[in-house]
Formats: sequence, structure tokens, C-alpha cells
Amino acid sequence: MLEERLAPLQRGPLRPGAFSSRLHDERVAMVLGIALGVTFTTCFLTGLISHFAQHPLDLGFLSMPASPASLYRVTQGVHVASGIASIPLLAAKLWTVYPRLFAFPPIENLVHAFERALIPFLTGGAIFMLFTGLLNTARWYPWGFNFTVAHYWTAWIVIGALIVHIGAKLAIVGPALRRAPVKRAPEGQGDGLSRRGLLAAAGTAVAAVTLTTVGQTFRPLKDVARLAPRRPDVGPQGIPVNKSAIGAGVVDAAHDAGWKLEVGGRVARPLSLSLAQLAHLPQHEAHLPIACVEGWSAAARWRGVAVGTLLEIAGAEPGSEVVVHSLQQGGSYSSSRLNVAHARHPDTLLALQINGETLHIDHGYPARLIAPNRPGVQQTKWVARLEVV
Ligand SMILES: Nc1nc2c(c(=O)[nH]1)N[C@H]1C(S)=C(S)[C@@H](COP(=O)(O)O)O[C@H]1N2
Ligand SMILES: [Mo]
Repeated sequence: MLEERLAPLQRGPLRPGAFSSRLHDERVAMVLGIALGVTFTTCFLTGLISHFAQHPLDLGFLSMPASPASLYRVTQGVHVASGIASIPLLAAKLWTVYPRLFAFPPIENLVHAFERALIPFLTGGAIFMLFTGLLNTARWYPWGFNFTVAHYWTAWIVIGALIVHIGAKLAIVGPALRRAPVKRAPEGQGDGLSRRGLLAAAGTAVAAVTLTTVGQTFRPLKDVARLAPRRPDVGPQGIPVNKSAIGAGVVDAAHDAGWKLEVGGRVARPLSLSLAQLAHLPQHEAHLPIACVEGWSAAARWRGVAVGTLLEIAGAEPGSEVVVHSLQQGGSYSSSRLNVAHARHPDTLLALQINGETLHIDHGYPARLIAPNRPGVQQTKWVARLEVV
């Protein structure tokens, strides 16, 4: 009765059989959905690691350990790679399922209504995450909002919607699967792309975008990183630069012959050391990566004074944390905090050299922080002061 009354409304995309491609198919959608579930979960978890490395909870046991030294390099590389791999998967998935926006009747039951209500959050949020993340790897911030905050909170919305979506789908698809093979779109006439072909194309696209970008952090593939915004070996002294000395407005202060490193705060003996005095303290060498949150990473051999040595000379308490201040005024990365594990790790350096050369000014001359297992944003350049807290 109702259906008869509604029949005249079934026009255009709402009419039965409006979308005839065999590719708008439940099983194809499911395979793509599973792949997306894997890449999104991976991206979400590695993103959480990055978030809490940069915004530590004040819960000691969850604070970022100082080893393995390259852990963050790996998790952040995987974060960016799984995000990039999600882009072709999401495109294929949305194309496969978009006819369902015109499903008729639009709502079948409560679960279905709920599942549909979440779609704008799920797709809008996912597109927002991938788009802003991708532009971030290109260091392009054309919007007015704070990227980190928006990217973090939208991630929770998307992952929440995704969990409910999967739950609803299991409720619908699960029983259907048990009863009979999943409802399949009729094999349309003629040639066109087969379902297998679509999945193969999506898989090929994932492989292609991964192979041509992952070299920004995975060095063996650097020469095929044609789509990567950064090359891990291009920059002064063979290492990329994120913020130049000019950009940070520190050229004069960094070249000032009167530059001194201050060590102060909760210490028994505040220090004020010239570059020559620093160079006369015991030097320590460490092979450590810079792993930028934006997706590139590069390892180098660093040489300088261990922060632990300075803390000892200054008479800091063993359990203290250290805030590292740059000559740079303002800007989100002009200071960073070393947790207890990082502050005392022997490889946490106030580096004066990179790969046997004096630091280039864009790498933080006269002295920069470099520590194991830490996001690049926390490897403060042009250090002026260590404040024990
Ligand atoms: N003072 C200061 N230090 C900084 C930054 C900055 O903007 N200001 N950028 C950080 C970022 S985002 C990264 S990835 C590393 C990069 O170090 P590099 O430029 O020597 O490769 O420096 C970090 N140190
Ligand atoms: Mo960075």
C-alpha cells in the first residue's frame, strides 16, 4: 500500500535499476571496507602514538621511552603511508557504494536509519582526515584552523563512526552471509570492468602511491619517491630542513659570537657556556634519525655534549625533566620538553656537529637538541637555554 503510494517518487536516481554497474556490489564494498578498516586502524593507532608523544599525559608509565631509537621513525612512517594508501581505497569504496545514497525506501529499519545517519560523519570525517593529512605532508596549511587539533579530534569522530558502522554492517551482512551468499549485483551485459578488475585496480593504486611516496622515510626507495613531497637526502649537509634559520628569524642571534648556552632552573650550579667551552666538554656521538611528523625522516651521525653531562655538571636532581628553549622567539616549536627517560639517555645530545661537520645554521647552529625516539618537532634547533624543571 505504502509502496504503491510512494512509487511516483521513484524517479531519476531513485528509480529501480538506476545504477546498473555490477561494480556497485556488496561483496566488492565489503572487501574494500575490510582493507580500509585495516589502513584506518593502523593510521589511527600510529596517530595516537604521535599525538601522545607530542602531548604527553602526565602518567609516567605512558611516557615515550627513549629506545628503540627509531621507533617513532617507524610509527610515523607507517602513519603517513597508511593514510596515503587509504586514499585510493576510499575513492574506490565511495564509488562502489554511492548508489546506496539513493536507496528506496531511504530507511528500512532502526539499525539502517542509524547506520545512514552516521554516513556524513564517516565519509566527511574520513575525507577531511586524508585531505588535511596529505596537505600536511606537503607543508601546506591553507586553512585557518589549527591542523593538529582538528586532525586529532576528527580522528576520534571517524574511528567512533567506523566502529558503529562496522557493528551495523555485521548486524545486516552477518545474517545475510549465513543465509546465502551476499546479495550480488547482476553481472551486467557487455565487457566493462569486472569486480575482480576493480579490486585489482584499487590494489595496484595502493601499491603505486605507496611505492612512490614511502621513500621519503624508507631510504632504499628514495629514488622512486616521485610523488613524495620531500626527499630524505636533499638539504644542507644531505638532510632536509623544515624551518630555515631565516624563517625562524634567528640568523643574527645564531651567529652572535657572544652566544652562550644557559643551563638553569632547578639546578645547584647554573651554567653559562660559550661554544668553545661546550666543545671542550666530553663529546659523545650518536647515530639518530630526525623523524618529522610530516612524513619524511633521515638519519645522521651527531656529535656533541650529552644533556645528561650538562645536568650532572649543573647539579640537577636525577629525576628532573628539562625544557629546551630556542633562540627562536614564538612559534610552536621554539621549545620542547625532555621527559626523564630522554633527559638522562646518553644519546640525548646538545649536538654541535652532524656527519663530522659543524652544524649548518639551518640545522640549528650553534647547538641543537637531538634525542632518540622523538618526533622531529621536538628536536629543537638553535638552543639557547636548558631549563631544569
Ligand atoms: N627552534 C626550532 N626548532 C625546530 C623546528 C622549528 O621550527 N624551530 N622545527 C622542528 C621540526 S618540525 C623538525 S622536523 C626538525 C627538523 O630538523 P632539521 O631542519 O635540522 O632537519 O627540527 C625541529 N626543530
Ligand atoms: Mo617536523
